[in-house]
Amino acid sequence: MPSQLASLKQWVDDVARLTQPDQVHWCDGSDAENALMVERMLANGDLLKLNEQTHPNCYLHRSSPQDVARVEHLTFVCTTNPADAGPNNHWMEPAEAHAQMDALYAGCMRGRTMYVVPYCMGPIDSPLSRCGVEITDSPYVVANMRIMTRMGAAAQARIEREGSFVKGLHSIGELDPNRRFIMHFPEELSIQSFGSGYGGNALLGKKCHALRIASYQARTEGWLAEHMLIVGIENPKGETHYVAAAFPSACGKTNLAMLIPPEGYRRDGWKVWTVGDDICWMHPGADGRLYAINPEAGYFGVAPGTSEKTNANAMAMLNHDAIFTNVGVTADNQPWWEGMTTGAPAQDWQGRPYDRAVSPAAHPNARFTVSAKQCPSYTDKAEDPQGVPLSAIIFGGRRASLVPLVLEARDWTHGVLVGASMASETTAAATGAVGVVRRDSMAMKPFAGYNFGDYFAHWLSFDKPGAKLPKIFQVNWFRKDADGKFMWPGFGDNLRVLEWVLKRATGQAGALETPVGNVPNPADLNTDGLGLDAAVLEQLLTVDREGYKAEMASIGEYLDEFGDRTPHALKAERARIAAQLA
Ligand code: SAT
Ligand code: MN
Repeated sequence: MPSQLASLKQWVDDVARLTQPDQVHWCDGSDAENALMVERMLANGDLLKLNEQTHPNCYLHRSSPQDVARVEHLTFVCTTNPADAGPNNHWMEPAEAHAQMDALYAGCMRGRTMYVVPYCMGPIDSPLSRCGVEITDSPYVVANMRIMTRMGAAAQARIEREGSFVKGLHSIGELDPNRRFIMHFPEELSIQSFGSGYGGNALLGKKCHALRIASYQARTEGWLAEHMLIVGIENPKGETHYVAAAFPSACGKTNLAMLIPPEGYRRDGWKVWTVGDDICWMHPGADGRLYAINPEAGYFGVAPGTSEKTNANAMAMLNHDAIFTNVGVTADNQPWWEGMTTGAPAQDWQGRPYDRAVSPAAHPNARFTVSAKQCPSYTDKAEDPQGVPLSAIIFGGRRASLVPLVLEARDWTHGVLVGASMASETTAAATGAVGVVRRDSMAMKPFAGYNFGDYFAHWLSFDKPGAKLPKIFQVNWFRKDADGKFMWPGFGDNLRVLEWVLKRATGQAGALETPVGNVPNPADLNTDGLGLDAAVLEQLLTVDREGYKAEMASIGEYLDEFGDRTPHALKAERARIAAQLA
């Protein structure tokens, strides 16, 4: 028996001894197995069948109402030295965390089946991919992992062939919010999650592995694991440039990744190709460029707000073979959420008769799970073992004021500062207050598996002789006017901004230099057919020097939070900009 298989079997045995399941099922990822999972969930009420005529093979899952989002306050990074987790994470001493988790896991799978889920994050034959095994007692997790990762026999074969794999142990427990923890042990490459069945807490390949553990691994191995979509933009000459873009959860990554060009652009021959909508692993290639893979195989996207108008590609991929979580349903049992332009809800996400005075039809963080291959803008570049070369990296957040529509960083160091100082309004993707502006460096605040100070230093380290790094930009689609209305139309029209970004990256567009970065002159941006007021465009592209003076002071305080782990070069960059503004 190969030693990797032996160590996997040993671990599975140890877990079974602790959790005491009635049965152990090794998942092979087959259609027959999936049919069995679905049958079990239909029988126990975990899944409800949706309208087979309009939505073949689609199911609704209603989660426990207390279990609808990530729980950042219950998420821990357990390193030997607390400073390695950093002030950006909750920390617990590893031995104490293990003791707490062991107590929760003891006997927790009695009467249940324990599923062993081998998975590969990234194309199965890519050297950039990494494998893991999730043990879970939730068939809903199995069904979602099958869509979201390369799950089953092929992944297990790779694990048996090669070195280490990430060990993830998950039990829904009693879904009790008071007995819920999401623990990460980066030094052991392991994850332990208890008490939640919700996406980011339970589908351990996603945030737990592909971001928290992977970011830690990436630092030691010289790559980056980021909370970014990956999109290919094909211009009328037939050239495709790839862009990676970081936004916090529920800030439109899925929509941007699946963007449909405005009419004039479509006529001219522009096309958009979706490689990924949430996570991006970037490795320096032999030619000095950064190459990106999407470690995921599916989309776990926010349903509310998704419509023919905002994301027609998503709508087209959601009418077959999809799982919906916490959406409402119409009288004829079709999924329904706020923002849909047709149909009407009959029941809300908790299965009650819909009453808008009581609850929205869909929970604001209701989700769909669907295979990436169902997206009309899917490209088989998503399967390329080499990944795609990046021409630009974009950082974006939800900022009602101050941050212009787009700005270009002067160089890599400035770009890292722009990413590090990102801030955004909180959303329903995590439990807690919504709409509060907080710093969210590289949109990784909830996901970096180590100290942000070290993380910034790691980012800076890519700038070395021979590197041909992508240019870094910042965008803000979310500026509001005095009446609280969005100033920029967003969605498909964001391609106008991406066109400028790519033209800058290839030296073909003008810009105005300012201390905080280069912004387009109004004429540098294609606004044909947009009907945007010139004064509004002007405002969107103006750098508010007074506002930025205060912002730079606040960024200085933020960087100081990481003490001497914050790289000096980053502080110096901030000081340089502050001096120019003064
Ligand atoms: O639930 S997830 O963490 O996967 C979604 C998100 O918050 O980005
Ligand atoms: Mn995300």
